Amino acid sequence: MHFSVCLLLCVVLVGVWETRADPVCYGELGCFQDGAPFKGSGRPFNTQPQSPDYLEVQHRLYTRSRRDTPAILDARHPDNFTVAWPHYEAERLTKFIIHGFLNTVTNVLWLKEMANELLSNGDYNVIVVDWHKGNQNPYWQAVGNTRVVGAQIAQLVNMISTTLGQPTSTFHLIGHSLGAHTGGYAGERIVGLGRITGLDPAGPYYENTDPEVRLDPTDATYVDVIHSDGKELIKMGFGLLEEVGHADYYPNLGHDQPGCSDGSPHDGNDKGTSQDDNEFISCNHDRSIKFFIESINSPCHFLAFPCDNEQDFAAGKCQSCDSTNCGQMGFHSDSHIPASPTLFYLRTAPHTPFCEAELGVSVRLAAGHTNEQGLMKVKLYGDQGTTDWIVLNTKLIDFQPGTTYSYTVGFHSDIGTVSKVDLSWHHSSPWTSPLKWNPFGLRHPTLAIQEVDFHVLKGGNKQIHRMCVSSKDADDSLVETDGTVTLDGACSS
Ligand SMILES: [Ca+2]
Repeated sequence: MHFSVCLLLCVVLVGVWETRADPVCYGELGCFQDGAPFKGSGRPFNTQPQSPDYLEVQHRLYTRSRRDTPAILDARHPDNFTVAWPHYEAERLTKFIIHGFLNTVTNVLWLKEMANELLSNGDYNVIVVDWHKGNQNPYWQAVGNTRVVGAQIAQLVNMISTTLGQPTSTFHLIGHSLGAHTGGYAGERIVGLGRITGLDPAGPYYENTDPEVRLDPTDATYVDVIHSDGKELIKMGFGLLEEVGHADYYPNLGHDQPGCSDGSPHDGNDKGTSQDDNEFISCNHDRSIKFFIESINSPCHFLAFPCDNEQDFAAGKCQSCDSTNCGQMGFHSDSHIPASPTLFYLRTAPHTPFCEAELGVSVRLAAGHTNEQGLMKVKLYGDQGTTDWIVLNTKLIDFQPGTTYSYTVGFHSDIGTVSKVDLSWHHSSPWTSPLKWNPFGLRHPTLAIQEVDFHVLKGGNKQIHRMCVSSKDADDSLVETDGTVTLDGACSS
């Protein structure tokens, strides 16, 4: 049955029906109860997990020496790992990949593709968690089973860490949909787990739940999340829109992905995901996987901008970042861990390669003028197109003469070779700086632009340009508030 149809039948067409049973206990994994916080209005059929003997979870180890044929470990016997996995090395970083609802190691390609990309990136131990007996219909039973699968992953990580001395900080769990929450259940049982990456964590049964029920920042030292299908199930959304990590990435606002909207089975390029007829139904949901896979070895950065909410991003208020606050969606997001939990937004292309061009802009102000506060923006003209106005600083800056201000921004279309830059700025002065006010527009606040340096980075290729005002008249480099100066000439030095 269709993933979506099944979920709708399971969740929407039935009323709230609470069940309550005695806890189930599975040896060293402990006991699992279905009472609070696991029961709730969003969970009409809350079910305890099935037994490890029923689930028959397998851990499939891939390494560079065994890329095609994994070595299989029965999750019920984690202490057998030294025998089953003689080529496991504790000196390597270890990556777990955990699939979600209905996926199996044979009916989707992305598990193998992600393992391969990871092994191309580094000499890792890559473990694909195969829980295909526990992730079938009904959905709520698969939800329940994630708790045991997570506990088994934790049991293995702790076993390896204890036996070989491998620090738990070197383990990274990557989970899609239900697999993201499975990673959370593992993480809460592993002291000092390095990282969990949630790829569009499942929404149904997890919306507005307690952190114990879902993935949350306490489950690992670093939790990064890509939201690609975050909307209600009734709108065919399978992901969770609410933030659940230290860094939550919302590509294309996080709910509808470009290239997925017209219902074509091959929307957004079907490379690497399910080959069955569910694909276009879960195009948005699976897009998080494609972003992550592309990010592993791409020279493109999936640059993302911190923003308080999607309305601000959609309104163009969060178009730039600097060395202190940029985000990088995907595998390399741990090189940009924010100091506090942060929402990041970005745009992507509708087809692979999804990562779009980024633009570094440095504006140098001429010396000898007065400082002014405000916001600056640029517009670029290329031989293949023109950008919209791009706001450089989203927070007010006190622009100092003789100083260079550098930003990174993203933009969609390839505009070709840039030949002209328009620069504008808007004066704004807080009430605490009355001397910098501009009463009735009488003061004419002005900046003097010396030059604009910028580089376009697309697909690893970097074009660097310097643009200056073509006129030799210094007055032509002056730009009054809300005015525009055009830079279309070479710089003299
Ligand atoms: Ca949790």
